[in-house]
Amino acid sequence: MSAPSNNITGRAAFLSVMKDEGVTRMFGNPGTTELPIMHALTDEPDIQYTMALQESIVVAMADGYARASGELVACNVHVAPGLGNAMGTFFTAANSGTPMILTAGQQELGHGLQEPLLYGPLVEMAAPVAKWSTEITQLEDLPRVLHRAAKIATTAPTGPVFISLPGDILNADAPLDLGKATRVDTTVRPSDAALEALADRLLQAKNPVVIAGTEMVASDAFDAAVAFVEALGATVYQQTVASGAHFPSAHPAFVRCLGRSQPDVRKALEPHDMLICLGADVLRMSVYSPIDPLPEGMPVIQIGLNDWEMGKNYAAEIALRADVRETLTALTPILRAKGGAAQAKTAAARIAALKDSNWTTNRAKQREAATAKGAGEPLNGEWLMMRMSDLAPDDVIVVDEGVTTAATLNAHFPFTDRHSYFGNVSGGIGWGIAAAVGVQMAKPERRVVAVIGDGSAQYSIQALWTAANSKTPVVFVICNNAGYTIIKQRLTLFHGNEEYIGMDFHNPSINVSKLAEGYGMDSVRVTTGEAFEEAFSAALAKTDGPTLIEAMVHADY
Ligand SMILES: Cc1ncc(C[n+]2csc(CCOP(=O)(O)OP(=O)(O)O)c2C)c(N)n1
Ligand SMILES: [Mg+2]
Repeated sequence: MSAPSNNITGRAAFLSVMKDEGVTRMFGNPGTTELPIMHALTDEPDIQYTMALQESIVVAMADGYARASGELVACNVHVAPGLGNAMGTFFTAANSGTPMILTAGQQELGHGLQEPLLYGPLVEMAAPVAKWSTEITQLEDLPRVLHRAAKIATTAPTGPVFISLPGDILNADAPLDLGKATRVDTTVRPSDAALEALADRLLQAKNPVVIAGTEMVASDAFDAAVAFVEALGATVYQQTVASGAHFPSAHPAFVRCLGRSQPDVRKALEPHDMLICLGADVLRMSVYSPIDPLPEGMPVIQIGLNDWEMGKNYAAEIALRADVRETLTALTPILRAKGGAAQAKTAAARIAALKDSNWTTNRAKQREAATAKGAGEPLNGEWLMMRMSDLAPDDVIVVDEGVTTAATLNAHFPFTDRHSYFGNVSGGIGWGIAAAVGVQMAKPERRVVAVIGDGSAQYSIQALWTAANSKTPVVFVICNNAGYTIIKQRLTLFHGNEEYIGMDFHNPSINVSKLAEGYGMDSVRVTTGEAFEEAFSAALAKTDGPTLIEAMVHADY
């Protein structure tokens, strides 16, 4: 760094470096140790501060914002207890590889020795989850640490970092060189030799299957993947954790999102003789099963930047650490040239053969069944998903933490583009309401519909206040089946037990629309199909703030 010529406080330098790193929004929840940042924000109009009422919500909101905008995001929480609150959603952000800088105020350097109130080992607390966890220990290091953190967070495989900010460092001033941002370009493609070898191998497959995953989003690879799939002639599934929109549902080669039932996944993959993973984790599962989801001997090909996933659980015959879109854009013409007219014909025939089993055909069948079953009273989940997909605008963005009620959501709502759907990545619930607010803030030109289970809603219900306060026009559909249906079903399935201790919300029941009213939001409770349709259409027509619809759903859905 060149010789410093200015005099600046740590807190102002912090915001200035963040701004240089492209941060336009900071989500936070302040205490005394964060006051230097709050003080400095007064003089930094280019960084908008969004207040959230609990630290797990701060991070989930920032996570939604970063995932939908593709921008580096900042969030600031309060020392040890606040950081502790944030860890569940920080874990989710780490699972999704969200580019995020999480900071917490820390007591003055040395003051911790006396163990003041709220003091704790922040760096150690965040370390197991963060891509990098550190503390700034002298003011002169502040720009270097922040720039390094931003570089680490934004370099693929991207992920959240944590920085502890001691108060004396933020409040001191010194002449500082503020440095500059570095962005590492990872839009790399494999060597010509690797592409040739891959094309040769792909052309040997008789019935290849593609699994599209997480990296399809950051790589912006929809078009490239469609062209590749059409040239190869492959069946397409979405990865087992439906965390985002990874392939256009209406494409004739797309079948569905794989689930996390090992026998079901194995059955789906069994007819195929090659598995090609595009930026996907390979068959991430949830509950243990003695059955392996990957059919024996199936060759695996992996393309993506996240080399941690390569050969992690299953050996990959070919693994290319490269950007998905760049790779496919280079690969497809080679595939076409090598395969010639015969391959083009084969590919078209393979895709045409999927016409009775692809997503579009299955959706039509499911619509028939859901229509025949009707809305129900209390409502049935599949009807709800179907009608929402009918009534929502084509460019709707769905945030999904609807658990049992939303089991068929992806069978009804198509993935139209890479930002059309955001799902829970880690399995940690309590992300959805807050994430939806962040997604809507990042995409003000589109409407966000958040489909949330009543149980899940209670982990982040306070995020409704931020939506109301900022007039962020999310339509929240809370699916109230009066309990933890999925957990009840699993108690019965795994343990044969139908005594659901604590899992029914009957005594007292929870009135979510009244909670929303308490947070200053328009809300309505509906029990019939007609009332839902009316409320949902009215919520979509309203653009000056959020609405919450509490849909009373049958206890089994
Ligand atoms: C942070 C966290 N705590 C607990 C769980 C366990 N869990 C998974 S689903 C669930 C209940 C979900 O209830 P709800 O959102 O109402 O869904 P549904 O009733 O439709 O199944 C719980 C408690 C979890 N996954 N994450
Ligand atoms: Mg429920």
